[in-house]
Amino acid sequence: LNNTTAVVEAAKAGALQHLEALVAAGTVQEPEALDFLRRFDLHYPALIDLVRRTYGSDGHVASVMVDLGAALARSWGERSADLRALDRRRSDAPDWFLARDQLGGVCYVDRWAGNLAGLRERIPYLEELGLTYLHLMPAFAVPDGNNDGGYAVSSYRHVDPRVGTMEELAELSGDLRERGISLVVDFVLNHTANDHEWAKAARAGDPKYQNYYWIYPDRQMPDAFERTTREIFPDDHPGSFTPVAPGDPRWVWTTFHDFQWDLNWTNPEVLAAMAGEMLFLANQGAEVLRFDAVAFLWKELGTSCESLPQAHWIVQMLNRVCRIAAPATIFKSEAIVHPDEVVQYIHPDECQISYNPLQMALTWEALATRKGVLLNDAIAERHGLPPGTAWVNYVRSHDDIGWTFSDEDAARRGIDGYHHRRFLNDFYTGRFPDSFADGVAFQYNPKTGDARVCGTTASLAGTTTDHPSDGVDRVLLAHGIAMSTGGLPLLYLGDELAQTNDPDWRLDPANGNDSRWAHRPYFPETGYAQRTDSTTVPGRVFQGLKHLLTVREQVTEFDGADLIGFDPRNEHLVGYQRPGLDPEGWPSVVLCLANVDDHPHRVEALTLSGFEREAVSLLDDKILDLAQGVDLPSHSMVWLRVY
Ligand code: OTU
Repeated sequence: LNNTTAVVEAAKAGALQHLEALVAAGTVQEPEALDFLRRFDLHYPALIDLVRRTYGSDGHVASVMVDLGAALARSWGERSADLRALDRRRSDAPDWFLARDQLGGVCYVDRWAGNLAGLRERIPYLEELGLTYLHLMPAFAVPDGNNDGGYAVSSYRHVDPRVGTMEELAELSGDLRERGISLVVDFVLNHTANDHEWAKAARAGDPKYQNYYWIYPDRQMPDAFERTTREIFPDDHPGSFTPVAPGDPRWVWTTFHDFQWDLNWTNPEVLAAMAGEMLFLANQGAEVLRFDAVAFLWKELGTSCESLPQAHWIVQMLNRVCRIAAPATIFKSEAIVHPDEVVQYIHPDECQISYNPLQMALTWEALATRKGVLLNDAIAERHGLPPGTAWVNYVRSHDDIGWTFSDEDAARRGIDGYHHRRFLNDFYTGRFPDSFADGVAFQYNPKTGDARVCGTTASLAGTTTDHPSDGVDRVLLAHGIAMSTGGLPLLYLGDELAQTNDPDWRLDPANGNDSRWAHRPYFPETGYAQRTDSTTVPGRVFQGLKHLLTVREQVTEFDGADLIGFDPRNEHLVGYQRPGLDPEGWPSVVLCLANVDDHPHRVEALTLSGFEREAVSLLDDKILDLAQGVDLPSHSMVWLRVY
């Protein structure tokens, strides 16, 4: 591999052979094939550089990389004409996800719609909401019983037969695309299920596939690794390893559940095999791939085995693979880690978009403390991203809420991170006096005192307490923030109808000990029927969100993600500015102000004196005189167009 040019040329020769066959068969036109070659020339050398850095340069690595060239051409040849047209559209507008009308939604196929056919019938509702991005929770073939909500994948090429077939998923992606909705699916690349074909072969002792996983003959290496690794699901098993089978002396790396075997990405064959699975998914019409648990990809003795440089290189290699063979495809990073580490995954050459776990967690932190200080700091200082990338701003996901703020940021404000997290866990699980939240604890680890929180947005925000109105306001406020800081807002479907926790989650034999199922309820038929009735909680949340979304689409300044902080000079308020162009093309700013307290507050005229006096309050379409200051009722938000 020391001779990059020779490897690139050999790989290209393999690709060329396939391209010629494709052109001869009339599957693709010559100009398109030439375009493929142009992309190959642009990205394959960069890929080889990364490979060399990651895997070294022995002959085996070189031969894997030569074969990959042909595989890329083959995969691209299997891409439908529709997707190749999308590739061209996206290359003209690569940062489509930064437009102000983008709106994401996420749901479980089975829980939300029964199956893929049911989901297709709900497309009109997705349109009613204005979705442009739909993340279907993993719906692949999985083991029976507990399969971590689909995150234990038995085959990347098969859909769970209980919800449909891969053909149906591909068709659905086309139907969605026709309506301007991009399909998002998970790429669960850190681990497979223990009944994946590769895992079965490894268990049977096949040396090729044993090397696809981290398998050791005894406890020596597992003990050594576990000295420095973190326990992620301590309720499931201690440490990071599990016996390969009951009675088997071998141990296999399982960061998450014992049935989720971590792939050995230090093996270049895993890279090639997983690149193939990834392109297969892209060719089914997945426009965004959610890179699950991306921080855990690389392991090295004596380290935490999280967010190592090689984890980034792997994603960068896969990015190059897509640039060549499925160029419309973009990656979403799921790294729910320290904010300094989260941003390291976000780059046009790595993951173009990423969850924004810090803003999510601090929104809940602000609602609990009734203080906007940490959230305000984070928005002002940690929001900036490279051009061509974006945050996915969410209020909650299918997972627990972890308090991933930086202790240093908190300390600067006189807050002790450890105690603050304990307070937040107590507050959201209802153990704190007068808490408005109805949440459930997740993975409490007595060794470290660490825990996280589960619950739907409505339940956590207080719609089920004595003051449901305040709960409704908090739901809207949290979403109003996610919709206006810049990036793609993501709704957890059901939250728009104020769906509360599933009261029966503990009864499920497979999942009853995983409290995340408290916030993964079935489709809310009643709430859905009430969505236009403003006398109901679901109706008020639905109408309120629709209003926010309708206005958002008209706020031209919300295009892109530029943001400047704003100090409202009141600790109960959050403020930030979105500079841009007003609808007439004049430079302007939209000043967003939110009150997270249970009492009204005011931004004083002096604080606003840098702006012209006249402001347009966009959410209620009123003219304000900033010389009067701005009043904010409890749990309210304003978007002010100022100059
Ligand atoms: C992800 O989350 C998924 O979102 C979970 O639903 C899965 O259970 C898990 O991976 C395994 O596939 O620990 O509590 O970033 O926070 O990757 C959720 C680190 C998780 C982890 C995250 C993981």
